[in-house]
This record gives sequence, C-alpha cells and structure tokens, in this order.
Amino acid sequence: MVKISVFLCLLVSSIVCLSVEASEEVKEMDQEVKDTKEPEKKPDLKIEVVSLPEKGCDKDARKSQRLDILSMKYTGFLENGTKFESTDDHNNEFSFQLGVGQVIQGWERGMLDMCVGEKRKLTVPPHLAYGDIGAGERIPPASTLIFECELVKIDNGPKPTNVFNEIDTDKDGFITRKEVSEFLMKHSEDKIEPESEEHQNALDNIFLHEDKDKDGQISKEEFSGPKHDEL
Ligand SMILES: *[C@@H]1O[C@H](CO)[C@@H](O)[C@H](O)[C@H]1NC(C)=O
Ligand SMILES: [Ca+2]
Ligand SMILES: [Ca+2]
Repeated sequence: MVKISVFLCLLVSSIVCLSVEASEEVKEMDQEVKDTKEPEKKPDLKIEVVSLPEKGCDKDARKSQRLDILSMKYTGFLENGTKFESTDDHNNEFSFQLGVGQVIQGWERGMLDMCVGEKRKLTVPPHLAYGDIGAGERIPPASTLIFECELVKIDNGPKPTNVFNEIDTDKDGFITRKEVSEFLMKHSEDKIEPESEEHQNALDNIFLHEDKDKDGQISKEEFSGPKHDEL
C-alpha cells in the first residue's frame, strides 16, 4: 500500500511526495552554449558521473537495477540555476522503486547501474521530465531539469502491483474520474472529502497529465504508472 500512495503523490504533482516551500535560491551554474538551430530530434538525457566511491564500486559491485528500492539525496535545478527541490531542505533521503513508473523517465533511465556512493548529474530534457505541462508552481512548462544526485542505499524491491487494474474496478480497461477518486480515497492516509477543492484539483491534475487524448478517461495505454503484471 505504501508504494501505491507514493506513486499517487508522484502523479499528483512533483517528483517527490514532500511538501517543500517554493525556493528562490539561485546557484551559480555554467551557462551552456547552445546552437541556435536545433535539429528536430529531441535532446537526449545527459548522464554525467561526478564521482565514484573509493571502495565498493568494482565490476562485481551491486549496481542499481530495475525493481530496486533506491534511497537518494538530490537537488534539482531549472536550467537557469533556480533550485526547485532538494533533499537537503528536509534532511531526508528520497526513496523510490526503480522501473515501475514512480519517477520521471529521466530518473528511470539515469539511475540505472549506479553504485552506492556514486554521484551523478542528470540533465533531463522536458519530454523525459514534465513535458509541455510542467508540474506545480515550481516547474514551468517545457523545463529541462538538472539533478545533482547521490545514491545512498540500494534495497531489494517487491514485485510491483498492477496499479491500473486496481484503479479500474469495473475492469473495462479505462479509468474514469470516479474510479480515480475512489482509489485515492481508499489509499490516502488522510481523510479525503470527495467534494473538496483539494481533491477535485488533484483529480484535475491527474487527468491533465494522464488523459492524453482528453476523452475523459485514462486508457491503459495512456496510463503512466505500473500496469503490467510481473512474472
Ligand atoms: C528561473 O526561471 C524560473 C521559472 O521560469 C523563474 O521563476 C526564476 O525567477 C528564474 N531565475 C532566474 C535567476 O532567472
Ligand atoms: Ca473502468
Ligand atoms: Ca483518454
């Protein structure tokens, strides 16, 4: 159940399910020189290994892989250097399961094959982050995101639940607003008032991101969360 509620937090707004004050801190960053004419091709994820731990990262070392639970320290910046989130702000590592749709694609791909203690810098283009929509107040539409991160711990993860099937209670292959609403109410730790503005906004946000063809339902294809039964 914990995993599911984490996943929903991710759906609702940002990468992490943590309430953080908007931060206007600015950090000096090198301005990247950009070509004026970009080819049509979408930019790739850029993964830079900043440092490896002195010990324990040889070729036999445990490296992060799909379904592992990773604990990370990270700070996220917009391209102009504005910090939008950091685990340093709340002295808490962020844990998630790799490969089940809990985090943005840039993380799914950028956190593979890492040693404990390894530091990376990820430059995530919008289509592998929050796309043309952005997220919340801190991440504007079409933002490239830069993450400085360190892998602190790797744990074995459980087989993921097929969240799509859980939400789709009538099993017609589509998720309606009512089904999402009931699912959220069932799994939330706090009591949710179905008619509250907060709850309605959360639903709006989910459909904004997930209902790509705007027909009012989320198809299995559209759904970004875990939707396959694992072997
Ligand atoms: C960077 O971009 C964000 C979002 O557009 C904006 O709020 C912030 O003021 C900008 N910071 C600088 C230093 O330009
Ligand atoms: Ca349904
Ligand atoms: Ca749809």
